[in-house]
Amino acid sequence: DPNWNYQDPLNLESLLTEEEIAVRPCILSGKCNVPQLELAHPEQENLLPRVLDSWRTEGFNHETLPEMGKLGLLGPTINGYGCAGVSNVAYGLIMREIERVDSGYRSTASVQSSLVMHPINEFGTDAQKEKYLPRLARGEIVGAFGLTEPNHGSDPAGMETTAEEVDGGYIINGSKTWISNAPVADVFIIWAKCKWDGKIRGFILEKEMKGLTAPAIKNKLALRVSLTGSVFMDSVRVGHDALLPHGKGLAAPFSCLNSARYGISWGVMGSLEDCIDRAREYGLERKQFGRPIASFQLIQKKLADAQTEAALGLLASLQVGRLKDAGKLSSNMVSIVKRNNCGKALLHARALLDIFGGNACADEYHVGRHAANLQVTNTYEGTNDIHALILGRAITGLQAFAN
Ligand code: TGC
Ligand code: FAD
Repeated sequence: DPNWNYQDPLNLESLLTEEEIAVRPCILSGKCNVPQLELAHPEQENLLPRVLDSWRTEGFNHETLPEMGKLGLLGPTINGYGCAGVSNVAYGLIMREIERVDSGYRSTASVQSSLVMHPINEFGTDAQKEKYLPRLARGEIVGAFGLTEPNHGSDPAGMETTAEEVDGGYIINGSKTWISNAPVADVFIIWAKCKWDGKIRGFILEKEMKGLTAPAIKNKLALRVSLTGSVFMDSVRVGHDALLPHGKGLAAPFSCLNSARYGISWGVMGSLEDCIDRAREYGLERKQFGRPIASFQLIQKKLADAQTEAALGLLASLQVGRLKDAGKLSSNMVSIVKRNNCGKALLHARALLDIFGGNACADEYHVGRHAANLQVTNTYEGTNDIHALILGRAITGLQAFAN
């Protein structure tokens, strides 16, 4: 059937522009037609051989971000400051390709792009943009985003971290936990409640500031190629130039989350697509009862279910990306694709893992690693249930988060 490609079953590619199509080969093969994206290495070939070593040792590879920077993959939707200035759909395609390899690499990239470069670009001064964006775009410095606290994950409105205005600047006190990139971060976007008006604002902190520590959270069961840490701030003194002045209230960090959640909706589909490819290949090679196990109906059903959800999820993310590019995005749309795609990727990665039998246990087969990672993607950036409640509120007008 000339119209059928099991790797693109609903012909997503027919809906992409030439520039967007070029993003995919640029990452896979190093050949690119997009002038803004300056290429150095094929991403997949680069990341895949190193993933198992990093996974086993929880080791952060310091070359990864600079390599992504060379490829133009960091802050790619920003115009200027050395960024590629491509569409939100292209950004989604980039996340999909990176997460084909591992959700942890995508996490590192999406924190840098959506959670650190985006707020500086949206809410920062010209001086802050000039100071940080070009170096973040090149991956020379690493960023982290601190919203979650030990006592406040799903309810960031209750945060206890404070900023107090003093002569010459502010004093920040509090702690953040489960912060991606934190142990290796040079800059931290820290969200704090301002004592003078009770509003949440963002501050740019730097790693060498007195009173700031960011120890790693070790022995994670997932996302082991992305470092995660706590951030403790004991009377950290910053100048007035640390405040992101153009964002106030929870809407500011949520605008970063809208962008990151949208990228994750594409990314997890890449992870599921990798699981499908690997399970198909294994099923065709592995024989039991004298036949390839891929010939058994129960195996085929698992592949068909997973492929259907990947194809539908990608089309939904594409539509949300198009609306984002057209300025017609509602954050409720992002909740639909973030929740659906993360939940479906997790469900089907776990089902496909069965195809590997005992080998499901071996990390060389990669699908167990994806399934473990997808548990986290279904949790961070708003859990699956929290997004259900966001949508429930949008549908009924009644909020069910609290009394
Ligand atoms: P609520 O009353 O709903 O809203 C407060 C203010 O925020 C505005 N707002 C939004 N603005 C833009 N985009 C959105 N998505 C927005 N959602 C809300 C809202 O209009 C309001 O503005 P204003 O001006 O009236 O004050 O606030 P709430 O406290 O009732 O919120 C409830 C809830 C549950 C929806 C929210 O808190 C939530 O989304 N919780 C989940 C927390 C979360 O997602 N944390 C993520 C931490 S970062 C992370 O996980 C990074 S992992 C990265 C990686 O490694 O890839
Ligand atoms: P809780 O909020 O305690 O939720 C526990 C359970 O209760 C969940 O099932 C939740 O759905 C449910 N629940 C909570 N409230 C309700 C309700 N009202 N109704 C029904 N059910 C409810 N955060 C950052 O700020 N920056 C980062 O870079 C970052 N990176 C992360 C990396 C990793 C590896 C992980 C694991 C987490 C990361 N996070 C980060 C934190 C993440 O965003 C939070 O874990 C997430 O928002 C959930 O918060 P919590 O863990 O406190 O769970």
